[in-house]
Parts: sequence; structure tokens; C-alpha cells
Amino acid sequence: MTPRVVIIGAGIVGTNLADELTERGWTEVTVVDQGPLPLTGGSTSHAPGLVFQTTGSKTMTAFATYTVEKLKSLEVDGGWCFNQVGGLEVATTPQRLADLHRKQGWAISRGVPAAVVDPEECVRLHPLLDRDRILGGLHTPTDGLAKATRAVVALTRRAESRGARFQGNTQVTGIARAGGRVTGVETDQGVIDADIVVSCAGFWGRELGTLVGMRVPLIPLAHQYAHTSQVPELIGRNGADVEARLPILRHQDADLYYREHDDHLGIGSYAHRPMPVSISDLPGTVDVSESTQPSMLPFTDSDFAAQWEQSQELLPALASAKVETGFNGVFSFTPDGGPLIGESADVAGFWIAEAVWVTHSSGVARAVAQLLVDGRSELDLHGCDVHRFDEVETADAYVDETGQQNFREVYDVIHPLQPKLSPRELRTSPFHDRQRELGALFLESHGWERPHWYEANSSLVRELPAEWREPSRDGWSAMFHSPCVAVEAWKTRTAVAMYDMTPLRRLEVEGPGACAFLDRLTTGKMDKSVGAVTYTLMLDEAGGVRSDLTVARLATDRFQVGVNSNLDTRYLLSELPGDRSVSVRDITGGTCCIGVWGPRARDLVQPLSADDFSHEGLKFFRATQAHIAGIPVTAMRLSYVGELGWEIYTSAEYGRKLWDVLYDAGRPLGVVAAGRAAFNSLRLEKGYRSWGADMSTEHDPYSAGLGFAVRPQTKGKFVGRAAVEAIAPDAVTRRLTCLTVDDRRSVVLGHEPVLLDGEPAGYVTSAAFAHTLGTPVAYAWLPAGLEVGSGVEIQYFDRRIPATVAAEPLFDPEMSRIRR
Ligand code: FAD
Ligand code: THG
Repeated sequence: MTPRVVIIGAGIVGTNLADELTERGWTEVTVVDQGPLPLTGGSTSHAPGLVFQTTGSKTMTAFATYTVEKLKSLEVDGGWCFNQVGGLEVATTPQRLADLHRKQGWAISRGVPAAVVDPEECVRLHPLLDRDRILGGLHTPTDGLAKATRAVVALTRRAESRGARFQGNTQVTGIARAGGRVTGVETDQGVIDADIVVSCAGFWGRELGTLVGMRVPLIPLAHQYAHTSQVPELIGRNGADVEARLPILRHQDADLYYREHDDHLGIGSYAHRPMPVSISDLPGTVDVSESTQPSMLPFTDSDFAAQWEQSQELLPALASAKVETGFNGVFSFTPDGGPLIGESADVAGFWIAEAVWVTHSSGVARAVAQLLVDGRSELDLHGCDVHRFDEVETADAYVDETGQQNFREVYDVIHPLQPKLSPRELRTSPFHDRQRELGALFLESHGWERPHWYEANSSLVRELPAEWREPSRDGWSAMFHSPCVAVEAWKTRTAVAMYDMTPLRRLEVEGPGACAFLDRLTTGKMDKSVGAVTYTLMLDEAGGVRSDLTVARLATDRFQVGVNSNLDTRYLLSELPGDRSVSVRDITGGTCCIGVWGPRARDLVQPLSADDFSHEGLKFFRATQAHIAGIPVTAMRLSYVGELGWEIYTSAEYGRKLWDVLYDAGRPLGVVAAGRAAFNSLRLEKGYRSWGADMSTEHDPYSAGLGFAVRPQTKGKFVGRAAVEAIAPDAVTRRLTCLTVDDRRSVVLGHEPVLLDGEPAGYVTSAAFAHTLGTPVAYAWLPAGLEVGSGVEIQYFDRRIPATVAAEPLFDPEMSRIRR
């Protein structure tokens, strides 16, 4: 017997999930929907179904590519579910054209064919375009139209043929549970028993989450979709069954997109003001039809006036047409634009798969089915996991504001470093005022303000020795950059610098079972002496890298664990033994941390303390409780930038004093405050990986160059042990590979494709200008077996930048900087 699964919602996500589960032999599946079947009245019931596969996220592209393949294989009574007309995104500004080149790079590095084409080719592909208004376009031949309402029928039939049941006109009103687990769903038609419930309720997700006390960070927004009257140029081309032959079209400089509906055009607009929707204001689900749906609000003409003019300019054939009908359709937005996948932290067996476009629906459903059936997904889900957000990011006010901001920015050209505009200053470290005084440029992460560099260091730019001066950058890589970064790197390597490490999440893991608990979940030996710090990995059962951590044993039964994201916190909490022998507490907010690093770090710290900060007194990767200028601190001797020094932690109330004491004492030694830009550059020189960017659950430790942290010989059972023991470290097929840029000046930023013999062979994960070495550096996933010295090319916009495989780490492989 397989588990009984109830899926809430028979839209494109719920039906895809029923299909994926039943395909895997989980046939005890019931899909319920408050609306009638198959046209339920949800977002799927009106979706125009444009599928543009390429975004900045590799996982989202993979979801979309799978949706295309799957829907192409489906039909209903001879009618298509996917019409592969191709996709065309046109540029009317130079910035957009450049961005399309960037996007073309994302596409080809993920196996999606795409080409930037000239205006003539755009017009050949889409003859309604005005040649004189466009500078070029991105053509993706495998994009196209999903017939979502028909796919729902095809998926329903197939799932039913394997035993799934579908029940419309059934509203879920509660989630039955016992002992912290779901036992069924309560509906207006009675209770349906279940071992697992998956809410695929689309923009109703927040309401469904409330039924189990789960915060689902999405906001329903309305979005305009208009139908034109007949367009003379389209008459007789398509027919009602084919619907479209021209590529789907995006005019992102005006926040607009287009598709054919036989001889009419459909126009979607993100150009209007955000229109938040309250569920209680929506029409009901009683009389659902093509034109009456709870997800459809009346078209507001005035919001479309300018967009109609812009459409007529881009597509002159519309001159003789008019807007015939339209609606304001409702769907979900989230704080970062990603979907929401995962299980409730409090009610086991309650899962969600929401804020998902038609474009990604089959891919998301496959991932959820894999999570449920196999316990893991083949794709990295960290950007999709509902638990990627910190608590503050799930507050209604935060979600409403950031969701609306994402609506505005849907088609904007966004620099990878561009911080959100609001809300800001939500989380500030105790050093914030000092950082402002030093002219910090703050970027934002999970609500934290993080200095990227300090304008105060500009006075030192002219003191930079010639070999530390950075070549000038192109406009894109120069954004959010400053010559101060070179100063901060230089001072870290030659004097001493202070880094605010407060936003780095830390957990206190405590109790008689703490050591065994951590030992079971990590790859390293945890039962070391008090004061030991261990760099270690958490793996999943298949040996994929869940995270990399530092674990400091501060007392026999108390550990401080430095983690990467809220996903780590969630995972540790979810694995706690039932006997209460261990507790896990996030202590980030009540504490703060300064990284004091550089060859003069000891000269700065030792005179301020009676405790022993000598090499022998506090060795590399050891921690101690100490006092600095009378302030109680925990000092850990480790350094992500690869220099002598310590992470110095204290509780928040002492933070500013600690900063002042260190900064003042450091003056004669040339101390600077240094930010994330230098930090990132220096850690890449040292070869230190950043989880989520460089590696994820898609990668095993050996491929990622982290085999040294896997120590099965020192311990017993741990999660992932069998899987990693089955890997021959020298036989991996791909490797995280260090590259240096041959011209020593062309900086790339990450996510660029890497070409081998002119063909896409991988992609850049992280990159920076390596100030110590005077060359840009990049890490990239590439075929294993590339010799050091092999030549590759990094595609940066429309350029190919020659680069060379380098031995790593580039800086201080002997660790002479740190161990002294
Ligand atoms: P839905 O289709 O909304 O399904 C959720 C279901 O849950 C509904 O049927 C609802 O009745 C049911 N439900 C909710 N609460 C309950 C309850 N308490 N009990 C029982 N059942 C319940 N995406 C694209 O990829 N390409 C596009 O071109 C595109 N264009 C769009 C244009 C417009 C105008 C809009 C508004 C959206 C567009 N989207 C597009 C987005 C896309 O439509 C949605 O993201 C997608 O359809 C969501 O599918 P779903 O299955 O998650 O949600
Ligand atoms: N500080 C603390 N915790 C952290 C990080 C941190 N946790 C998350 C993340 N950053 C972990 N990443 C690293 C990566 C490398 C190192 C430390 C944290 C590091 N590595 C040595 C090396 O590879 O040479 C360790 C070698 C060893 O195992 O002894 O220092 O920044 N607190």
C-alpha cells in the first residue's frame, strides 16, 4: 500500500502532481477542488500559457524544459497541449539587447538552444513587428504555448487511468491531524483520510496554509490580459484549432507580451500599478465559465491605455484593431519571485507547491513527487524551498511589499548585485552606525544590511601599490563596484581589516545528545576536545551537499554551528531526536561577529586581552571564550578570507563597543573596515566554496572539491555515508574548476556559460577580480579531466573571454598565512 495522498487544487500544478505520483506507483491519490472540473476557475483556467524557458535560475529553466517536453507528449482527442511556436524577446533599447545576450548565455549553458538575431530576422520570424523600432531579439525555438486547460484534462485522464480520483465542487475547510501529523482533509463534502496532503491551491495558498498555522509567503496580484479584435494580417493564417503560428513575443522594455489567438492577438501587461487582491473580494466558484472565474476581475481600461499605444507602435498592424475584451487575472507573487515548495515545519505530511507558473508546473510537480517518493529531488531546490526565507520575510507586510516590487520588476534588467529598494534597514548589526559613518555601501540579504565596501577607504586608493591597482571595468561589472574594494583587499593581505560577520547564521546546539546528533548529520568527527572547531558537510542520502558548516565545541554538550541558510536550521530542527536530549536555537539575532583578519591581526587583538591569542595558545580551527577590553567574547581562529585572525563573537549589547575598541586599537596598524566585495574576492583566491552558488545537493563532495571534509574513517553512521562511499573520488565526471582570465582584466560575475572548443560545456558559479593575484578569477562546473593550463572561453554578453584552467587554490596553498 502506498500512502494516501490528497492534493488540494486541480489546476496545472495539482493535476501534474497527480500524474507524477501515479506514474511512480503512488496510486492512492485524490485531487479535490472547490471549483467544478476541469475548468475550476483558478489561474490555470484563463492562463494564456506562454512558456519562455530561460530565466536567471538554472533550476527554473530545467523545470520549464521538462514542462515543454511533457506537454508536447500530451494531447486530448487530437488537440495539442503544447504548440512549439518558439519564443522571441525583442529589444528596443541597447540595455535590453545586451541583456538578451546575457540571457542567451544562460540558455545555452543549460541545453536550451537560443540565438540573438538581428532586426531583419526578428521581422522574418514575426512579420507584425515594426523593423525600425527594434534593435534585435532573442529567439528560442523550443519555447511555445501551453494549452493549460487541455493539459489539465490530459493529465487528469492519465492519472485517473492509474487509479487517481478527482473530485470537484469540494472545498477544503480544515486539515485533520493527530500527533503532529495530517490524517486527512476536512471539506464541505466530508472528511477525506490522508497520510500526505499537498496544497496546490495557487494564489489561495496563504489561506490554505493558515489551516495548519503555516505562513505561506505569497501575495495574489491582478495582471492585465487583453484580447484585440480581428487583426487583418492574421486572417486565415491559423484557424481556431492551431491558434498560433508566430512565436510568442515579449516587448520587455514596455512590460508587455503577445500571442496569437487565431486571428486575434492576446496582450499581457506588467506595466500597470500593482493590484493586490483580497480573496474575499473575488467572485465565487459557483458559476464558473470561460469568462466568469474567481481568478478573473473586470478589465480596468485606464490601466491599459498607454500599453495599447505601445502595442500599436511595436505592431503597426494593430492600427486598425481595438481592444475587444480583457480581464485582470489573478496569480501569485513571492518575495523573490521563486515558487514555494516544501513541508510544514509543524504539521508533518502537509506539503505545498504554490506560486508556480504554467511554465514550471510539470518540473515543479516532478520535483515534489521525487521529494515525496524518493526523499530528494534531482534538482537543486534551495531557491524554491518555502523554508528559504527567514521568519521576518514571511510576515504579511514584508510579503505584500516585496511581492508588489517583484511585479514591477518582472521584466526589468536586474544586476546580480542590485539590492531591493524596500523594505530596508530591517536588520542591522550593532556596528551599523559606525559603518554608515564610514560610508558603507549597503546591499541587502534576508533583511540584513551588509556593507559591500566603504567609501572611507577611498582616501587610500592613491596609496595603492601599482600591483594592487585594478584595471578599469566595463559598465556592467563596474556597477556596485568601487576602487575601495582593492584597498580593502590590499589591507587584509598586508595589514588588518574588520569584517562584519553578523548576518552569518549561527545556531546553538545543546544537550546531552548534541554531539551524537551532529555526528549523525555531518561528514566529520564531532567528538573532539572542547575548543575544537570542525569544517564539515551535511549531505543528503544520495551524497549531495546539503550545506557546509563550521561546528565549534564550546562545552561538552554545547556547540556553536555556523550555517548557510534557514534551510540548514530547518533541517537540523526536523532531525531532532524525540527524546529532548538536544535543542537547536538560532542565536544570530542576539549576537554579533567581527572577523579580524590580516597579518597584523594578532598585533591588534593581543594587547587588548589578557587571554592567550598566540599561535600556540589558540591554534588554527580552535575556539575559546575570552575577554577583549573587558568584553566577553567567543573567538574562533578561522578565516574565510584566508588570513591570520579570528571570528570574534559577542552578544549584541557589547557589539558597538567591541567595534570601537578594535577599530581604535587598529588605527596605528592601518586597520580598515572591509566589505563583502573584498570578502568574496579573497575567499575565491583561497578556493573556499560558497554553498548555493558553487555547490548544492546536485553535487557530491568530491566533484565540489570538498572530499577532504568527508571523514568516514573517523566515525560511524552518518547521513549520506553509503552514497559517498560508493563514489570513486577520481572517477567523477564533472568538477568545480578554477579559471583565471587570460587578459587579466575582463571581470565576469557568475552564471556565464563556459565554452570548450566553442561548445557550451558548463557555467560559472562565482567570480571576482582576484586583487592579490591581479587577475579576474572564476569557478565553473566543467567536465572533469581538464588539465591545468587548458584553454576555455567564458561567454560574457556577446563576447568570448579566453580563460585558463588553474591549479587551486590560487593563493597560499601551503596555508602559511593562516597557520602562524
Ligand atoms: P490554480 O490554477 O489557481 O489552481 C489552484 C486550484 O486550487 C484552483 O482550482 C482552486 O479552485 C483550488 N482551491 C483553492 N482553494 C481551495 C480550497 N480551499 N479547497 C479546494 N480547492 C481549492 N503562467 C505562465 O506560465 N505563462 C503565462 O503566459 C501566464 N500568463 C498568465 C496570465 C494571467 C492573466 C495570469 C493571471 C496568470 C498567468 N500565468 C501564466 C500564471 C499561471 O496562470 C499560474 O501561475 C498557474 O496557472 C497556477 O497554477 P496552479 O495550479 O498553481 O493554480
Ligand atoms: N564562518 C563560520 N561558519 C561558516 C562560514 C564562515 N559556515 C558557513 C560557511 N561559512 C562555511 N564555509 C567555510 C568554508 C571554508 C572554511 C570555513 C568555512 C575554511 N576552510 C579551511 C580550508 O579549507 O582550508 C578548513 C580546513 C579544515 O578543515 O581544517 O576555513 O565563514 N563560522
